[in-house]
Amino acid sequence: MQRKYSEELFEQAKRYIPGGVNSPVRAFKSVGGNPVFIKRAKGAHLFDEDGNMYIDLINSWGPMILGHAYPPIIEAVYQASINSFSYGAPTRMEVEMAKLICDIVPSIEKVRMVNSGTEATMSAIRAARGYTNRNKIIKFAGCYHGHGDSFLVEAGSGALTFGTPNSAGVTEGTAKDTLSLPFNDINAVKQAVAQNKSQIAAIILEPIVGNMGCVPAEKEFLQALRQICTQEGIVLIFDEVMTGFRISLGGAQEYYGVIPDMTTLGKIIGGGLPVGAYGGKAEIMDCVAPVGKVYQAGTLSGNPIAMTAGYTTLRILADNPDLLNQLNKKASAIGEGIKNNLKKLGLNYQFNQVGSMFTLFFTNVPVTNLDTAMTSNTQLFARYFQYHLNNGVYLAPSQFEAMFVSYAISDEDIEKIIKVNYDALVHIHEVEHTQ
Ligand code: KE4
Repeated sequence: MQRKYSEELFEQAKRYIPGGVNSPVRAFKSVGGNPVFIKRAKGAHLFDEDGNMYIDLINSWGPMILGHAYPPIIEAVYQASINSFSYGAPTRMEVEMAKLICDIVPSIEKVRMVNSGTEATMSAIRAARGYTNRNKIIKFAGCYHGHGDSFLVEAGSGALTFGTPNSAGVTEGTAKDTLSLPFNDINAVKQAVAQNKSQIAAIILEPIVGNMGCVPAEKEFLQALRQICTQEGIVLIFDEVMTGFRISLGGAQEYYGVIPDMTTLGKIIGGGLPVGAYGGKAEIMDCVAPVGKVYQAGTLSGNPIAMTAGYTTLRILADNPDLLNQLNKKASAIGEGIKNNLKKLGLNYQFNQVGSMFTLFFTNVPVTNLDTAMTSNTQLFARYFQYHLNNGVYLAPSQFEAMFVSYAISDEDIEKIIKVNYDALVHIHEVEHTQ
């Protein structure tokens, strides 16, 4: 595959944009080589500036669940656009959207729209702190909740000491209020809560992690978290920016049958346009301005065009209950194909899948948290990624990300994905044996 125009654009981009990208993971740093610049997309297919076609297994990191340029969404957005893009005043569409979300997501009695997943999680934490009048939060190593200061924190020196920043520009002052614990480890949570009695405002987690690669929470872990939070007056927040409306219509909370006090949403909720949301119990949400004392605002929050794209997407998912089942069937066909390939080749890499999210970890260790995910061979993954890219399959450019399947994927696409996976596994090991 030649990528002359992508190469040229990347050189130009680096002149004007830090690293040539508007979000770091797009720069292909952990897989090597240069990013391809996408010109257009349709259904399950991306087309880069050089005309190369790829089957898309990222789908904009989740939002494009119905596939790219889905005609009913395009039409709805067009019709909304001719009435102007933004008013900065309340609109009917925002009410429809809020009602639909409250109807769909079990934990949400009231919801506030924002413009990204980061804004959603930042605001949810602030609301939880305002509601409980407590400062500290617990997160889990390997979970990513956007780039808000409180979340760019890694475990302190001891597993139970408060955090240290894992980004320049985050102060010790902020980090000291965040405790980062091992995922799926309820004993660590019990100890931390006991050591910080009545000081923890919230526990936040991805119920099915996408951001260390796909790592589902154990159901007992979630049930125990729910019990501890109820007992201790801690706000339990499910960050469903990835899992919302994908794992099931009501998200991972519906899939597991564990109901948080608050939920953060993004990605699918905007149908590809910039939208995030946070919501939960009315008594918590009524702490948010202009009702309560927790300030949060946004010029383009509830933007009519973004609401139209998101609402149309959610409406289609809600009105076609079998659609997610069909999507999961497509995704399981891919999963079965990959697992068969591993068996045929005598490889015992770890394949984690929940519905239409999955990750192939290049390690023989079952992956249940960040430590086990980190045993993966990232050099092998890089070669695996490049083989896919050169053979028309677009994977997430990091071992520590999840793939997202779209409803638009065809049987031919699935067949090709399974074949390229097989050939890639052969290729990277041949290379490894000859090196
Ligand atoms: P945004 O601010 O990127 O819209 O959302 C932040 C966020 C919050 N919570 C979860 C569970 C998320 O997965 C994300 C964003 N996910 C990444 C994928 N690893 C977005 C890709 C990127 O950073 O470019």
